[in-house]
This record gives sequence, structure tokens and C-alpha cells, in this order.
Amino acid sequence: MSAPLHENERIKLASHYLRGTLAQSLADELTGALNPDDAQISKFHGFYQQDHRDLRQERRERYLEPYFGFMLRARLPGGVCTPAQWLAIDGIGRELTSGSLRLTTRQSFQYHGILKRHIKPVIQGINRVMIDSLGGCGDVNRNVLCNPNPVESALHREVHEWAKRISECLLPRTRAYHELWLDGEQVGGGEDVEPLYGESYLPRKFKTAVAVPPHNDVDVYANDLGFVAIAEEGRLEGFNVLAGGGMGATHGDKSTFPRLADPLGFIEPHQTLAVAEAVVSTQRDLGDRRDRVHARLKYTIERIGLDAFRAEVERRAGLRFAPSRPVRFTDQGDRYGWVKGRDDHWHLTLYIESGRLIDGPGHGPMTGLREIARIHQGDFRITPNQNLIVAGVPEARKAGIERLARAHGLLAEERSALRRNGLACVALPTCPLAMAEAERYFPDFMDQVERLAHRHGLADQEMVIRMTGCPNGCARPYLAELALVGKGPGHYNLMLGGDGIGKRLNRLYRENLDETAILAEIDSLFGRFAANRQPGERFGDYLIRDGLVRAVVNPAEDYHD
Ligand code: SRM
Ligand code: SF4
Repeated sequence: MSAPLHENERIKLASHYLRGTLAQSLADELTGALNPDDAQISKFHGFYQQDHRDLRQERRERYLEPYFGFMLRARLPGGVCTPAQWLAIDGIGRELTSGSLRLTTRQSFQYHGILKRHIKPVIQGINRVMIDSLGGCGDVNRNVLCNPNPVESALHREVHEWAKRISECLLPRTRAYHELWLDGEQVGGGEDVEPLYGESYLPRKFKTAVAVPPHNDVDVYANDLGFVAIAEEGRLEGFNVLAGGGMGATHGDKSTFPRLADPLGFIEPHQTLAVAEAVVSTQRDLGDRRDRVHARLKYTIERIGLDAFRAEVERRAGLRFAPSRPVRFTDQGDRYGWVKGRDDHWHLTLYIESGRLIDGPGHGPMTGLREIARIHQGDFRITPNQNLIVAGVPEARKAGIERLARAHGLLAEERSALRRNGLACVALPTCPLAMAEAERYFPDFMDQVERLAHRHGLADQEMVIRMTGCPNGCARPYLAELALVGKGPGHYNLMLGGDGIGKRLNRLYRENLDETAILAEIDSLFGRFAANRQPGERFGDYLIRDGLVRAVVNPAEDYHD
């Protein structure tokens, strides 16, 4: 007998196109929480119920309910927003949330610590400046990534338009968001339709990215669906389509693993939306709705095989994929500092450590960005690496913006190459799934790594280092040259061997190490690398060449090896 559908399937179906009893849950003043079914449905509207984990024990001892707060994540295709939008985002963050902003690895921003009564004003506030949070989370297509590529300005504009169109095309059509948050008129029962998603939406979250080679800052291979722009002399010819990437895994569960997306083939631009819909609808119908652990597209493709999947997508989209075009990626990080675009405007990539914007004594990144937004006339682009680009600056305003960025510690120039390529997920105290620290520990950890790098003459070495508080992979650790993946308080798995361009998965090197053991391993590996590397060789490539790490061939078998 086959297993029953997962409980979340009942919740989605009963929610009447994502309404659930959210209105009642929000009105209930006796608790800071939502009822459990609504806590699942709220994700489709972009917000998660969390509680402050540092305060759990103390509140339990005082017989108080957990300190509930909500995280809200916006939908911001390609991470682009205007200075006016930035000022609104910043103002809402200071007035109605914990007072900080968090730029994410998917080019969006999150608020944390929103009290239940403030959820609606927050959503209304961002909507007033034309930003929404529909599909920020939940079993639908999430924020669509798009390479910021400011130098190729015209190509970027064209590709970014496609990212927006894909995002709109894959957006839920329910009026529940409008009704609940924007005081839209109630729509009578049965009138809503979700032509793409149906009443049960997808079996699991779904992620899409658009990359513009040679830069792979979107980590396109980590997405369920990837579009790699193929351009000739700055003109978009079409896309190589990829499917079935994903990072999430579970410690000790050998049936779970990170996976790179596979190539489906090449399409012309006008075929983009048909392919996006066909991939989503195939996953909607063939994805596993009984076991959420195996419900992502990567497991569907593993189960039915790539050829069968491609054939089904072709049938639904009414086309045949052409052979993929050759593509070369050169990096997966951000390009800091000023670069000049083809339109003679300047673009400044700022460094935001772990994407966290919070003002503290002697340190005011939020204030700095507010001041920049007040004089900036171009736009802002959140990068897929938790940083921010001040884009489209005319020569005359360059010096003023640079002065503000420097005064508020937003320039990358004082940071080492190691730190500039770092990513850490949110983890404690807000993430309920965190097993170890990430964002809060990363700066101290990097101090130690820099000390070791310095000792071995590697201070200027470009290296992709990432840290997550659990194996879910929110900072895409399995694509790093060196990664720490949280195993328990103060303990991490050490993963090694990414290629620095996001095309090779790394591999488990040592399990469950504490800081002393991790630093001892890094010390020894840095020593060997410094002594034996070839000119221009990356750390991850060296580890594979020297046999210290075996390259992943079959992720399904190699990840837990
Ligand atoms: Fe993530 C769950 C934070 C990008 C894989 N992720 C979570 C939650 C919502 C925890 C939860 O389910 O309750 C985290 C909220 C923490 C907090 O307090 O804010 C969380 N994920 C994040 C962010 C904020 C990390 C960051 O430091 O920037 C990123 C928000 C992106 C956005 O704006 O949409 C974020 N998460 C990712 C990525 C990277 C990416 O998409 O490029 C991944 C790996 C790619 C993938 O999906 O395979 C990722 N997050 C997960 C997973 C594992 C999914 C799986 O297939 O197993 C979970 C857990 C889950 O879904 O059950 C998760
Ligand atoms: Fe939380 Fe784990 Fe994602 Fe980090 S990787 S934010 S600990 S779910």
C-alpha cells in the first residue's frame, strides 16, 4: 500500500487557495502565534513564524509562550529596486521589525522579529512601493535570480526583463494575498483558479535562476530550473536550459543529497515561458507529494530519468530542445568596487557581511545606504551573494556616493579576498532548523582563517568559503571550495573541493569537528596548498588534483561517503 499524502497536501487543499484561517489567526490576541495550519499557509504569502531561540529556555522557565516573531521575505526578481523603494524598505525595517535588514542568497531581503500585529502594516508598506511578498516562500516558484552583470548594461536589461517575466508567469494567481493584506474585495467561493498550480500548488518549493556567462554568481546549477543566457555581441540569442539542481540534504539520510542541475538543451527567447511552465507543471504532476524530503524536482528527475523528464517537458511545451550551446563560467562571486558599464554609467558593488544590515556603535551600514539612496538616481541590485550594487551612477555623482560608502564601512577594499568571497546563512537565533551558528560566528571564524592564510602566504588567495548552520544549504555550501555545515552546537562537517565557478560539488572531508579541529585541518591543508600549488591554481582544484579529495561523480552515492 502506498504512503498517504503528506499532511501539508491536506493543508494546502483545505486552504481555499491560500486563505486558510489566516485572518482569524492574525486577529487572535491571546497568542503571538498563528494556528499550525496557517503557519504553513503564511509561507506562500512570504512570512514564516519563528521564535527567538536565545530566549527559549528563559521563557520556558517563566512559563511564557516562546517569543514569537515573524520573518518576511520579499519577491524581488533579480534583486532590483529603486532608491525610493530602498528608503521605504529601510523605514519599515526600522519602525516595524527588529530594526535590521537581511539581504539573502536569492537577491531578496528579509525582515526578522515582526510581531503578529505588524505583519499587515509591513506587507502594506512594501506594496505601497510596488514590492510584494507573494511566493517569497511556500510550495511555488520563489524569487527568480538574475545575474546583475552591470557592465553589459543592455544585455542585462534584456535578461532581467526575462527574469521578471518568468517570475510573473510562475506567480500564484489567487486573490487571497490581495484580500488579506491589501483589503481587496472578498472573492466568492470557487471563483479563484490557479491555471498552473491547481489547488494543491507544487509538492515543494521551486527555484529558478537566470545566469549571464561568464559570471555564475547566481549559482545556476543549484536551482530547480536554470536559464543560461547565450549572447552574441551583446545580443540575446536564447538560453541553455538546466533542470534538477538543489542543495538540501539531511544528516544521516542517505537518500538525500545536493545535486547539480542537468542540461535540457537550448531554446530561443520566445520559448522561455512555455518551457518554464512545462517544467513546473511536470514537477507539479510527477513530484512526490507523500514524502516532502524527496519532493524537490531533483528527486523527480533521479526517479524518472533525465531523458523521460526532457521528453515530458518537450511534449508539454510543444517544442524540441536544440543541443546546448557551449558556455564558459569564470567565477561565482561578486565583482567588488566600481565598474563602468557600456552605457558610460558606473556601478559600485558594496560589501555587506553575510547580508546583515544593522547599525551599531561606530558602524552604520543601514544609515549609510539610506544616505546613498537619498542622492542616488540609478537603482540598487541585491546580488545572489548577499551584497548590494549601487547601479547606474553618472560620473558626476560617483565621488559623493563613494564618500558615503567609505564613511559607513560599505566598501570591500579593506577585506581580504577570502572574506570577500564568503557566505554564511542566517542560522541562530531565528532559524528554527539551525543546529549550529553561521552568520553570528562567521566573522570570528574568518579572522582565524585569515590568520592561517597569512601564515602560509595565502592572504591574497581568492577562495570560496561558505558556512551554514545545518545541511539545508541556504548559503549553497556544497558549491564552495571550503564549507562548514552545522552538525550540532559548535560542530561542523568540513566539506572540500568546489571549483570556484559553481560547477562542481564539494565532498565531505571530515565530520563533526569543533573549531580547534577545523582550524588544525585548514592549517595543514593551507600548508600543502602553499607548497604544492601550480601557478593560478585554485584551492579546490588543488585538493582534487593532489588526491586529498575525490571529485563527486554521482551525488546520490558520494555525498554521504
Ligand atoms: Fe533557505 C529553509 C533562510 C536560501 C535551502 N531557509 C529556510 C528557512 C526558511 C528555515 C525554515 O524553513 O524555517 C530559513 C530562514 C532563516 C531565517 O531566520 O531567516 C532559510 N534560505 C534562507 C536565506 C535567508 C539564507 C541566507 O542567508 O540568505 C535564503 C533566502 C533566499 C530567498 O531570498 O529566497 C535561503 N535556502 C536558500 C538556498 C540558496 C538558494 O536558493 O540559492 C537553499 C539551497 C538551494 C535549494 O533550495 O536547494 C536553501 N532553505 C533551504 C532548505 C532545504 C530545501 C531542500 O530541498 O531540502 C530549507 C528547509 C526546507 O525547505 O525544508 C530552507
Ligand atoms: Fe537555517 Fe539551515 Fe538554512 Fe542556515 S542552512 S538558514 S541553519 S535552514
